[in-house]
Amino acid sequence: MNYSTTIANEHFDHLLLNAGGIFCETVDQLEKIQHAPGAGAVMTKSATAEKRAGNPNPRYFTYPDHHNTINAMGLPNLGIDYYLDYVLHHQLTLPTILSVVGLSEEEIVANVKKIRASGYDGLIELNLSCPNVPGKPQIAYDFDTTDHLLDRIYSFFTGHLGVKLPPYFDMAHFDRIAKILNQYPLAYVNAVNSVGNGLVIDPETDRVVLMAKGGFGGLGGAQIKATALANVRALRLRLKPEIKIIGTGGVTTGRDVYDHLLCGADLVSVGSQLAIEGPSIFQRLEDELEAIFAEKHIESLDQVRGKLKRLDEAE
Ligand code: RRO
Repeated sequence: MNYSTTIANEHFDHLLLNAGGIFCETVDQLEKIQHAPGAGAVMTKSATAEKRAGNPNPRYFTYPDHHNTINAMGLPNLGIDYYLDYVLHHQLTLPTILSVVGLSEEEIVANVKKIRASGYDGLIELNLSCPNVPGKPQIAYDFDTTDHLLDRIYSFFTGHLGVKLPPYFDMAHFDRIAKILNQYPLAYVNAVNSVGNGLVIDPETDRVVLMAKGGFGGLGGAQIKATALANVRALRLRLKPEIKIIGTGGVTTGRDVYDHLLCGADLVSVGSQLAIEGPSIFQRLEDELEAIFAEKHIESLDQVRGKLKRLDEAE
């Protein structure tokens, strides 16, 4: 299959990449993704202005079923200068997306200004959906703040920007966020971040499994697939076609990648299951996807992307 896909000025030869935060905090990890067969791009850990240690351990928990996770990492990262140095000065073999975040609007804007001043011309992802900074809400659940922030950034920024969104659960919210995003020349949206603030209990001890935040944390893995697909589909139906979509959430098999494509994803990222299996997962997922295409006699991505059928359509 020809997986060739373009977002802004970046060209991708494969569909899969790491989900933000997973396997992308250090140069060593980023390099392993760069060289993983089947990987199409690399996302860096969302960077704050200064490096952060994040929340106390344990802050990441994989369920005994090995397909689901909960995390309260709290944005551990090595700071914007570290990731900027990586994308500017390392020999990159794959398109690399620089993810930025901030604990305040000022910090986010300052980070974007710093990137612009560096001359970096690649894709930037604004993480508007971290659920794990104590005392800080997920920005993109506040529609007016999101609109204001994008307006402010686009008043000076002319580069290639994507936004990482939290999952929405209400049709009116899909309408609202899409209307805001459609006002801006965004390169893409990435849907979805972890499902914020679930709670997992250890049946042996009757205790929560995470130290920070009283055990509350972002859910990932197979359990969030339906929510992720709904968000990709709802956004694809509402966003202007120039805004591409990275589908994220619930990918453990090639069929999950295929479903994201059906809903309209241009690229697909893998979080929890990448943390569980390591970078060899990209080739496994691509092989499983190839097998589905062969079985269904699909010869081009155009036959699948966004082609989800309603029940009143022919099979
Ligand atoms: O570091 C985190 O706690 C974290 C981030 Br920034 C994010 O965007 N999503 C998530 O589940 N955890």
